[in-house]
Amino acid sequence: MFCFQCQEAAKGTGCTIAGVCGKTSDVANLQDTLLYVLKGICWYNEKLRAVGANPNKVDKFVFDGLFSTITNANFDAAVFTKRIIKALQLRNELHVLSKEAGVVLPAELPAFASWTGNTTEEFEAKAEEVGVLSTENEDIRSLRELIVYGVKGLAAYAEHAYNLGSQKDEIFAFMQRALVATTEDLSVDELVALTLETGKFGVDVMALLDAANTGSYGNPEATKVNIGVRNNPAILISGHDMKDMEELLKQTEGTGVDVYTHSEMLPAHYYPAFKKYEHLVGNYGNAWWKQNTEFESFNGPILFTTNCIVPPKASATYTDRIYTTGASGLNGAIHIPDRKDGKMKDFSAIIEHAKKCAAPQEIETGEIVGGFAHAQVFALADKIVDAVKSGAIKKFFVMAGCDGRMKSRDYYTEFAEQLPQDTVILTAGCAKYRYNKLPLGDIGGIPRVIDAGQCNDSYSLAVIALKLKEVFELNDINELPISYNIAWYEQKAVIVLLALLHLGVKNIHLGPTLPAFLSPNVANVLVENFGIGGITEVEQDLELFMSAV
Ligand code: FSO
Ligand code: SF4
Repeated sequence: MFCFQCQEAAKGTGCTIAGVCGKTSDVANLQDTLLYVLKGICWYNEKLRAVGANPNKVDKFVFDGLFSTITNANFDAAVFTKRIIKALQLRNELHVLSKEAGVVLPAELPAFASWTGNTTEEFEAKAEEVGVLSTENEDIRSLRELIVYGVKGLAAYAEHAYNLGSQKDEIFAFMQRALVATTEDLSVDELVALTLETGKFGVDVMALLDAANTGSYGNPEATKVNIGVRNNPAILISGHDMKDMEELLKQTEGTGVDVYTHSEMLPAHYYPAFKKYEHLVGNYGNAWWKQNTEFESFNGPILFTTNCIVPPKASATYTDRIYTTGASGLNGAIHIPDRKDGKMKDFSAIIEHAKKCAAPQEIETGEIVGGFAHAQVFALADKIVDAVKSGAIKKFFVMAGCDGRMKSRDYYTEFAEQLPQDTVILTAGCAKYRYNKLPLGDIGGIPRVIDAGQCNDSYSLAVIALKLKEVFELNDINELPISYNIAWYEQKAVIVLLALLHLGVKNIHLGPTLPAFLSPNVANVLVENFGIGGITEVEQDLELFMSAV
């Protein structure tokens, strides 16, 4: 195996024996082979799309497959074997369809459009040839992977929007075109251009998901979320999928089973449509990586709707309480199948399981505040603008992104603690857990941590920045008193970063370490064109940020 797609890549270069995330080498290899076959599917589908003969089911198959290969999404080797078999069947189907549609195919098909295998062993072995390291030039490899990871992030957000009935053919077409392009003989300049175009589609997909979420559940509102517990058996729901959230709340209503959110599902509490559920009790625990202890004390079953799984240790007592759905998977866990024929997913098994469990053990008490997506911030715009004009707010810090288990991430807690009192943090994603329970106070009623929501709600932060630019009549988004100190972990953070670059945001600091997949030359392109930088020590960085415009 070779994988370097996330911030935890071993030794800052790549995981080769097993993933720091817990991914085994067989799963890593199967994921590489799945990606290879998906590229073949996209190759045919692009040609079919050009003549209007592309079957719709391909789009879902591709984004689902990509999503399942995101860090911490799916650890189940059997799922990948099955998916590769299905992918090969689908690719063959597209071959036949292409001929029927009069598509002219080359006499010699590219390998990814013709290679085939039958057994798990063959699928695993193929990865040796087609994995990340098959691209020898390190700059080309770096750009290709940057694009692939951005597209994986796109796939995740496209899937959530799709589940809410929203989709855009242009986004699917781009994802597929971009994957195929990573197999072509493109120059560094062409790949850089494609990387930036990926960012454009990042903005589009986050806007699509924002419209789908707010259209379905209303605009997030400033909300106090309970972090204590009550005395009923309960289900803990994690991940990002709001459709799953909705259906779980509907099906648990009146059953005596409570629902709590974990990690990135916290923002569900901010949506008006979910507030009516009295049994949606609160947010339990912290960011994804603390699940090893928090799931023990939760006592009830846990539902993963997307990535952010930490494979339980052999000594864990909660393994048999784990349920997965959608793109997520874990060997030994119970997988709740997709919706069929317009019906809801069937959560009855997890609800019955919960009834037999003890109520959660309290690990914290109190409340956290969030719900400051674009509409809520616009409602407060006058107050915010006055505070900036009067000098009560000197600067905003976008500290969005991810949390993770590395000790070096203590930096973000210390950074938040040491920020001057006249600064405000704008956050989204699970990075917030590093400082959302600190007593940072408020500025004239404006909380010093403004939480817009999930990582995809970074879109809201961009919309807010664009609005401020308009209010202050500036020519450039970079003239605003906003600094960007972003923590990244997995591929959704990659698409968020590319989206910000597309919007013209400069001087983003990325930590706790720069991606292992950036070659020195590609990192240089990002430094020279966008002023991307890493982080150093809190004091030093604070000085740098505060002295910038
Ligand atoms: Fe994971 Fe966090 Fe939301 Fe990231 S919980 S790490 S970019 O914020 O994605 O999924
Ligand atoms: Fe390593 Fe990250 Fe890949 Fe897991 S996802 S194998 S931790 S680089």
